Amino acid sequence: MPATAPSITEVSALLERPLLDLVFEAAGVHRAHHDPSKVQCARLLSIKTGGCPEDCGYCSQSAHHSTGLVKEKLLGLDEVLTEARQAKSDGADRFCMGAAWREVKDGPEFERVLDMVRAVKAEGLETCATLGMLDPAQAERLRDAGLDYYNHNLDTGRSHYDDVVSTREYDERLNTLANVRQAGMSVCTGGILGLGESHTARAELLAELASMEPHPESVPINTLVPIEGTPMADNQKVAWDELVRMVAAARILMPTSFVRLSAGRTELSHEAQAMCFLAGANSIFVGDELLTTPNPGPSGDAQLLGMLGLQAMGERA
Ligand code: SAM
Ligand code: DTB
Ligand code: SF4
Repeated sequence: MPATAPSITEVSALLERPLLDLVFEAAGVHRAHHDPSKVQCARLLSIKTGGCPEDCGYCSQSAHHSTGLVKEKLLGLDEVLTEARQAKSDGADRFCMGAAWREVKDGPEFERVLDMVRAVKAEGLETCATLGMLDPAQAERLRDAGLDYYNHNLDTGRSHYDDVVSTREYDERLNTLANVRQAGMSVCTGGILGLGESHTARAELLAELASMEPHPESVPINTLVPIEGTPMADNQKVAWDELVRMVAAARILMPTSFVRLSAGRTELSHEAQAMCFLAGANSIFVGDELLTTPNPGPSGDAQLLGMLGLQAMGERA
C-alpha cells in the first residue's frame, strides 16, 4: 500500500462533507490535472451475452436469475469490426468488448477475442475488454494482441461483497487486477452505487481503489440499472447527490485517473450530470446501449456536451 493510502475513516469523512465544499475542492483537483473541456468517450459492445455462471445480484446476464434476456454466442470478428468502425465514426475514442464469462478459458473463443483486439486496435481505437477473471499468461496474450485497458470492477466494498456475489471472492477480483497490472496493461476498475451498500462500504471501495499503486487509470462509477428478475430489481434509488459525492471523492483521491460516469445516466438529469462533470467526471459511455441496457444516445449526449462546452476527446478541435 502506498504511504498515502487513505483510511476508510478518512474517505467516509470526505464523502460526508458539505456537498458544495466537496465539489469545489474536487473541481480544483480536476482542473490541476486534466483539461476540463475534454471528455473521454468509450463505446461498449457485448460480444457474448447472457448465461453467465456467476450470481452477481445486479446482473441481467447471470444464469441464476430469470431476466428474460436472450442469450447470444460469442460474436464473429466481422460483426465486431463493423461495430468498432461505427463507434469510431460516431466519435468514440475507446472500444470496450464485454463477455458474460466468469473467467477466460484458453481455446478457440479466446483466440477469436485476441483477433478482435488486434482488429479493433488496427482501426486506431483504444481497446478495452472485460471478460471475467484472467491468469497471468492470458493477461500477457491480451497485452501482446494490443489491449490497452482491462475492465474488472470491485463493484462494492469488501464488507458488502458477499451480499452481492457468492460465486467468487473479493480477493479473486484483486488478483485478476494484479495480473492485468503485471502484464503492463492499464487498469479500469470501479464500482456500482445502489447495491444496498452502507456509506462505509462506499468508503471501503474508494479506499481500496486509491490504495492501488499506481492508481487505476480508469475508474467507472456505475449506478445500478435495476433489472427485473434479479434480487436487486426493487432496490432503493440512489439520490443524485450521492453519485456526485462519489465522483468528487474519487477525483480527490485519484487525481490523475479518468473517472467515468458509467451505467445509470439514462435516469440522471442533465443538471445532475453537469454537477458530476464539475466534480471531476471526465469519461462516459456513448451510444444507445451499454451491454444489455439502454444508454443516452448520440443526439442527447451531443446536446448535453454542447451545452456544457465539453468536447469528446476523439473529436478534432
Ligand atoms: N463478466 C465480466 C465481469 O463481471 O467482470 C464482464 C462483464 S460485467 C457485465 C461488467 C460490469 O458491469 C460488472 O462488474 C458491473 O460492475 C457492471 N454491471 C453489470 N450489471 C449492471 C447493472 N445492472 N447496473 C450497473 N452496473 C452493472
Ligand atoms: C462498467 O463499469 N460498466 C460497464 C462496463 N464497465 C463493462 C457495464 C455496465 C453494464 C450495465 C448493465 C447492462 O447494460 O447490462
Ligand atoms: Fe457474469 Fe459479469 Fe454479470 Fe457477474 S457481472 S453475472 S460475472 S456477466
